[in-house]
Amino acid sequence: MSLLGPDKEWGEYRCMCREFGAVTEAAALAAGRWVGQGDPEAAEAAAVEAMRAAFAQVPISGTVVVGKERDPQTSPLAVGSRVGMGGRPTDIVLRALEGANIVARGQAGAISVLTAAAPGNVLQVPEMYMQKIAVGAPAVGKVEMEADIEQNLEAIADSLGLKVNELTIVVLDRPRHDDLVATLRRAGARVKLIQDGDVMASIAAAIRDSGDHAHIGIGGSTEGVISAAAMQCLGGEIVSKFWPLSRREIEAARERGIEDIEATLRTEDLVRGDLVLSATGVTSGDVLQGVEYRHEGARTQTLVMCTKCRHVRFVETVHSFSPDPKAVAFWKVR
Ligand code: VTB
Repeated sequence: MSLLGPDKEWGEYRCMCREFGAVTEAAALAAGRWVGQGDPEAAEAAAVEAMRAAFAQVPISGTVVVGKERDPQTSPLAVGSRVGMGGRPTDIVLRALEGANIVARGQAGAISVLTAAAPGNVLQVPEMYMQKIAVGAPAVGKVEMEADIEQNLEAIADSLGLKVNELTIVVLDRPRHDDLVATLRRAGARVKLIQDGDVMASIAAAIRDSGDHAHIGIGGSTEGVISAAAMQCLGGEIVSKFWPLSRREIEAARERGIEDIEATLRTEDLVRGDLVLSATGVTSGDVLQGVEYRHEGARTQTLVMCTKCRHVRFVETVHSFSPDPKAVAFWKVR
């Protein structure tokens, strides 16, 4: 039985996936100003404010359904916040800045990201940890949450025609992953430790030529839902399970209709139906270029994926800060 309840499709509509691209671009441009400034909170606040303002140009009646659980009165874009200029009802999951610490330290792979779906098509997970395994299309249906790591590695390697010691597995660099990393290394897999940003790690795993083959580990539930949306767009799969730290978190899940906290949740359990995912690079990573400043402007790279339009679009945008159109004449092609 699906945890998502009855399927309320958007039905016939003009797709607005391109508008969502401008929303993550605005947030990335704002966060880009804080790269290397050592202030993750300021970077995140700037991204949130810019994203909120950019949403006001999008013809949706959006509701943030998963994310930071704060009072929406004092915390813009927290769960329950309304976004958009009014229009089609839409559920939104976002990370205005995924990787605030990366930005603060001037490191690689921070993004601004959101996903949009028809109301009811996103599982309303509480803010907590989740165990996740994300893989690309060839390995769909072949990894299991309850299987040994070694078995999952064999399955992923087999699906790609590789040996286990030719796999690259991306893992968040956290003490809670010490045993996982030791097991991966013992099995011979190449382990890539990242500071933050498991959404992009999952996206990279699902992109055939990225060089990354899976993301494994415990990260945020919001990132899990957004990764599931990405997997729907890219044909990959996320297998996940809640990792509660307290009875309160288990209760919070129950309040949202999630009775079995031990259940394995696969992509379709987390998101379903047509959806859009937009991610803009803030700092350059393996998949997306970060914000680059040029004379009187900046350049961004955005990944817009849409299951309805069936595209994966890499959008390069030149943002001119000058009213003079000639300003961009000084720009070189990348
Ligand atoms: C991960 C990571 C995110 O949160 O989901 C992580 O991908 C999980 O929380 O970028 P901890 O930092 O507590 O491990 C983020 O770092 C975002 O905050």
